[in-house]
Amino acid sequence: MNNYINTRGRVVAKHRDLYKVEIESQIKEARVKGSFLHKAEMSSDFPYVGDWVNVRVYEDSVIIEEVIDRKTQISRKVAGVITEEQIIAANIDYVAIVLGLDGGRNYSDRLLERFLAVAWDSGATPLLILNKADLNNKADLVKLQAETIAPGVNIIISSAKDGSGISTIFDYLADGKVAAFIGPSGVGKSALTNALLNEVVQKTGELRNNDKRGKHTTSSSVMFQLANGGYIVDSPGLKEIQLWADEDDLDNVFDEIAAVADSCKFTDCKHINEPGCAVQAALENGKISPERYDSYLSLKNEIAYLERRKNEKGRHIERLHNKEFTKYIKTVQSKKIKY
Ligand SMILES: Nc1nc2c(ncn2[C@@H]2O[C@H](COP(=O)(O)OP(=O)(O)O)[C@@H](O)[C@H]2O)c(=O)[nH]1
Ligand SMILES: [Mg+2]
Ligand SMILES: [Zn+2]
Repeated sequence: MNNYINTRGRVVAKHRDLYKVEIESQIKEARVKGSFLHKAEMSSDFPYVGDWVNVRVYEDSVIIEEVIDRKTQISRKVAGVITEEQIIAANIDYVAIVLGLDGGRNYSDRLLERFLAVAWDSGATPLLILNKADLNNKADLVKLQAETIAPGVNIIISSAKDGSGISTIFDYLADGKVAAFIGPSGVGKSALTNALLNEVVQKTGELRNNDKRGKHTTSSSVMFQLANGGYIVDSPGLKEIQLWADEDDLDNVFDEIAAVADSCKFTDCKHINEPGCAVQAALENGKISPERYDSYLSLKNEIAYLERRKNEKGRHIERLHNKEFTKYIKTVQSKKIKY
C-alpha cells in the first residue's frame, strides 16, 4: 500500500534535483514529479527556493507535483553564453542588495545600479544594506551618495560583526515577510544571515564561490526562518551579477533620466544624437550627470542584447516544437491512413 496525502509546502533549499521543502513547519527532502523532466522548457519551470508547491507526501518520500504561480521572482542570467534565466528566489517581499563599506570593489555606484535593475525586475521592494560599517567611519557619507543613486530606496547601515543595524533588518521581516540577499561575494550576506538567526547556519569568508581550481561551486540559495516568523534567503554572490532585467526597469533605476526623456521629440528617441533630445539637453546643462548617462546607455545596450538573445531562444523553442509536430505528422502519415 502506498498511502499519501496531498498538501502544500514551500521550497527552502535546492541542490541539483534534490529539494528541501517546508511542510507544516517540518523540513522534508523532496524530488520533482517525473513529468517536470518532460514538460519543462526552461529552468524557470522547475521549483526554486521560495516557491510554494503542491506536494504529495508518502510515508518515506515527498514528490513535488506543481509549482504555484510566482508572485515575484528575482533572477539573473545563468553564467556563460547561455541566455537563460536562473531564479535566485521566488515569492519574496524584499530584495536586499548588500554592498560593503570596506572600500575596494565592494561598493560602487555602477555596481549599485546593476543590482538595482535586477531588484526592480523582481517585482519585490528593493532595500539597500551597506554592511561592514565597523570598517568605515564615513558610512553616512556613503549612504548620502547611495541615496542619489537609489532615490526612494530605504538604506540600512549594518555590521554583521558588531551587530549594528541587524535589528532594523530583522524588523522588516516581521509577519512572515521574505527578503533575499543579493550582492557580490565577500560583502557579508552569509554573515548577516548568521547574525539575523543568531546562529551559524551559513559558511562565511568563502573565496568568491570558486573552488581551488577556480571552478564554480554549485551552491545555491537557501531560505531560513527567523525568530519573528520572517524568512531570509542567502544567495551565493557573484563578482558581477549577470543582468536579467528589461528596459522598463531602467526607468526605475535612472528616474531622473526617465523623467526628462518624456520630453524628447521622438518617442523612440535613443538619446544619443537625435534632434530635440531632452536627455542630451539635460546632459549639456548639467541636470543629468555624465556618469549616470553613460551607465544608463551601457545597461540599456546590455539589456537590448539580452532581449535579442531571449527572442532568438524563443524562436529556437518554437522550431523545436515545429520539428516535433513534423515528426508526429510523419508518423501519422507512415501509418498510411487512407481517408
Ligand atoms: N569587519 C566586518 N567583517 C565582516 C562583516 N560582515 C562580513 N564580514 C566578513 O567578510 C567576509 C565575507 O563575508 P561573507 O558573509 O562570507 O560574505 P558573502 O560572500 O556576501 O556571503 C568574512 O570574512 C566575514 O567574516 C562586517 O560587518 N564587518
Ligand atoms: Mg555567502
Ligand atoms: Zn532623447
